Amino acid sequence: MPTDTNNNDNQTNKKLEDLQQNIEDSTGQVLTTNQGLKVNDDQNTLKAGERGPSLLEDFIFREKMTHFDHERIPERVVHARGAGAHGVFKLNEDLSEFTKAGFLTDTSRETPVFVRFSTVTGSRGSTDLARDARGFAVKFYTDEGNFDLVGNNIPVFFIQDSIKFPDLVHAIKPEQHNEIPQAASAHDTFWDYISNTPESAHMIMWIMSDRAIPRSYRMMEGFGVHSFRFVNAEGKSCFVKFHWKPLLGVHSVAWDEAQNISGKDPDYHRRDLWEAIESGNFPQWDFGVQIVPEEDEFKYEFDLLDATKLIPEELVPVRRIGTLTLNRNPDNYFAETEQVAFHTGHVVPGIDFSNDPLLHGRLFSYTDTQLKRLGGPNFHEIPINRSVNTVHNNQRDGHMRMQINQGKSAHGPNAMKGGCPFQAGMMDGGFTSYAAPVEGHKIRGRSKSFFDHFSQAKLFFNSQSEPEKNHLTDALCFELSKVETIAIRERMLYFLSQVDEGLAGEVAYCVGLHVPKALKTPLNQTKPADASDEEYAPVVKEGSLAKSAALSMKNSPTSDIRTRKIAVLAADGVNEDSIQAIKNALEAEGAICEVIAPRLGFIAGMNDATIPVAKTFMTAASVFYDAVYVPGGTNSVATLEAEPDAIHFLNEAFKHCKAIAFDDDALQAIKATYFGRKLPNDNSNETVLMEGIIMSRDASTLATKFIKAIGQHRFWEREKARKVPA
Ligand code: HDE
Repeated sequence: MPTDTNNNDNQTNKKLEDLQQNIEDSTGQVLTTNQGLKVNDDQNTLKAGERGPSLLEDFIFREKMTHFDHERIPERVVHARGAGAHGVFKLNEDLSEFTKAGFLTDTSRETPVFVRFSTVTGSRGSTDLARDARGFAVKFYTDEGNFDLVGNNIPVFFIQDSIKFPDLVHAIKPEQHNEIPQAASAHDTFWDYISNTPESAHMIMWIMSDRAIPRSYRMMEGFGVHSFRFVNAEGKSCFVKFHWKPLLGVHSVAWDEAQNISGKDPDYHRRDLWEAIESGNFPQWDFGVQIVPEEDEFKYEFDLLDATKLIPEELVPVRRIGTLTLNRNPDNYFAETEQVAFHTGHVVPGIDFSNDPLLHGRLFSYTDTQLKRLGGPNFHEIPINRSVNTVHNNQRDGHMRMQINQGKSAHGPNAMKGGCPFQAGMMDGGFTSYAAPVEGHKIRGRSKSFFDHFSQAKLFFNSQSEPEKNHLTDALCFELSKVETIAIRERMLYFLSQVDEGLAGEVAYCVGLHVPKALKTPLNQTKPADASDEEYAPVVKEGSLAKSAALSMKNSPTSDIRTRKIAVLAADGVNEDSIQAIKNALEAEGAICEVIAPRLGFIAGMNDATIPVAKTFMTAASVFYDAVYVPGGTNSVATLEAEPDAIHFLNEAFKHCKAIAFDDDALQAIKATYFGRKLPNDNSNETVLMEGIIMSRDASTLATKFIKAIGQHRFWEREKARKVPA
C-alpha cells in the first residue's frame, strides 16, 4: 500500500493539470484560423465587388464553414441524452481484504472522477423527464489506470443475454416507420417485445415505478448491476455488486408533473445538477459494496450471474466504504460530457469480471461503439478519456493521433529499446485475469438457474408502499392504454398476472379487458427454435424474502431539505417580515427560496421594503418547486386571489402532493383554490390543516412544521382524493 500521501496528492494534481492542458482561454486573445493566422474580418466573405459574387478563394470562410459542417458526431445509440460533472472519490474503509485495487485500499487517497448521468431511450435533445432508466456512469482516474463503473439507477436489467440487446433497443426506440414516439416506452413495439420476454418482468416493475422519474440526478441510487469480481493481493477472489447511495435520499416526481416539466423545461435534470454544483451544493453519494464469498456462489435462490436479479440487502448488507462528491461542472459540454467514452472493460488490478453473459456482451460493445462515435481508435487521447497513469505501448497511428512516439521501433519483444515498454508482471502492479474455473461443452443456451423470472418481480412489487404500488399500477395503465394492438395488451395482462393478480386486475379494468387465463402461444417467444416450450418454461420459485425494505423509496431519509426549492408567491403589498422570517429559517436548512410575482423587477412590501422577484407566473410553474409558501399582506393576498395563474400554481402543487404553507392572513387566497374550499372555516387553533398544508400566525411554529413537511418530500395520501382540477 502506498504510504507517501503528500507525494501521492502531488502526483495526482500534477496529472490532473496534464489532463487539462488542452483548455483554451480566449480572454485578451486575437481571433485566428486553425492554422494560427490572425483574422481581420470574421463577418464578411471575400467578394468580387461589394455586390458581387463570393470568391472560392476565401480560405478563411471555407475553413470556418467546413468545421461547422462537421460539428456533429453520431450520438450514442442508447444513453444519448446526458449531463456530466467532475468530482472526487474518497475512500473511508480499506478493502484490501477483498481487492488489491489501490483506490479501494488506500484511505489517504482521493481519486478524481468524471460522472455522466443519462436517459437511455431518447435522442440527444429529448426531455430529461422521460419515464426511463437513468445511466450512472463513473470514470475513476486511478493511478493504476481508468476504472469505469458504467451503471444505471436501477439494479437489474431487461434481459439476461447480450445478444438480445439490439432487439430490446429497437423495440423501445421510436417505431421505424414514423419515428414516433420520442423518449417513451408507451407504444406497441416496446410492449410487444416485453410481452414476449418474461425475463424482463423484474425490470418492468422498476421501470414502471417512480424510480424511472427521479426528482433529480442528485437523488438517485446507482448500481453496477452485474456481479463483478474482486481479487486481493493473495489472488483470492469474491463476487461484488456496486452501489451508490445518495446522501439527499431517493426521491421522485409525480408522473403528471414529469410530463409537465418535459414541456416547460426539458433540461430540468441537467439544469438542476449544474445549478447545484455552481452554487456549491455539491451532490454526494456513498459508495457501497455487497460482497459474496466465492464459496457462497450457489447459496441463493437466484443466480449471481443473472442481471435480472438483485441481491436483497437483507441477505447481503451494503457496506458503505467511500464517498463520491461532484464539485466541478465541465468547461465544455461537447469536449467532456459528449466525448467521454465509458467501457465496462476499463478495469484495474483487483477488479475483474464474473461470467454474467450480459456483461460479456458489453465488454465487446463499448469499444466498438466508441470507434463509430468518436471516429477511430485514438479516443483514449481525448483529454476527458486520458488515463492519469502515463500510457506506453506499441499501438500506433490511426485517425487523429495526438501522441508523438519517438524513436525507430514500435514492436515488442525488442532488444533495440532494451525491451521497453516492458511487461509489468504482477509485482509491478500489472493486470492478471483471475483464473476462474471453466468447464462444460460449447453451448448456445442458458442455465436453468436463470429461468425464475417472476419471484423478484413479486418481491419488488410487494416491497412497495401503498402509494408506490398505485403509481406503478397507474404507469402500467398509462403505457398499455397507449398500446394500440389489443393482443399485446392481453398478453401483457397475462404477464402481469404472473407477478400479481390484483395488479393485473386493476390494469385490465383500466384498459377495458379481462386478464386471460391462458395464452394461445407461450409467454417466452424468444426461446431458441430447437428448444421445447417446456424446456424454456419460466421456473417459479418462492423467494426467501416476502419484502425488502431497501426497495421502497418510502424508507429513504426524510429530514434533509438542502437544495429543495421553495416558491414564495407574492405581489405588491406583501408582508415583507413574513417573507424574511420564512426565508431565514429555510435557508438556514440549506433550502432555496424564490419569490414569484406577477412581474419581474421588484415588488413593494407593505412597509415599503423592495423585494426582488426571481420569476413571474408566466415563467415559473409549481412543477419546478418542492413546496410553496404564501405570505400575508392584504393587497398581495387580494392580487393572488384574483390571479388565475397563482391559483393554478397552488392547485397544481396540491395535486402533486407538495407541502404548502401560508400566513393565516393569506387564507383568503388559499380559499380560492380547489383544496382551500375543503379546509375548515375556523382554523384559528390549527397549524396543520391537512397533511402537508400548514398555516400559522407564529412565524417560528410555521417554519418548524414547514421544514419537517418539506423533508417528507410528498404527501401521496392526498391522491386518494384524485379529482383535482389543476
Ligand atoms: Fe450500455 N451501452 N449496454 N448498459 N450503457 C452504452 O456505449 C450495451 C447496459 C450504460 O454516459 C453504449 O458509449 C450493451 C446495462 C450506460 O456514456 C453501448 C448492453 C447497463 C451507458 C452500450 C448494455 C448499461 C451505456 C452506447 C447489453 C447498466 C452510457 C454509447 C449487453 C449496468 C454511458 C456508449 C455514458 C451506453 C451497450 C446494457 C449502462 C452501445 C450491448 C445492463 C450508463 O456501447
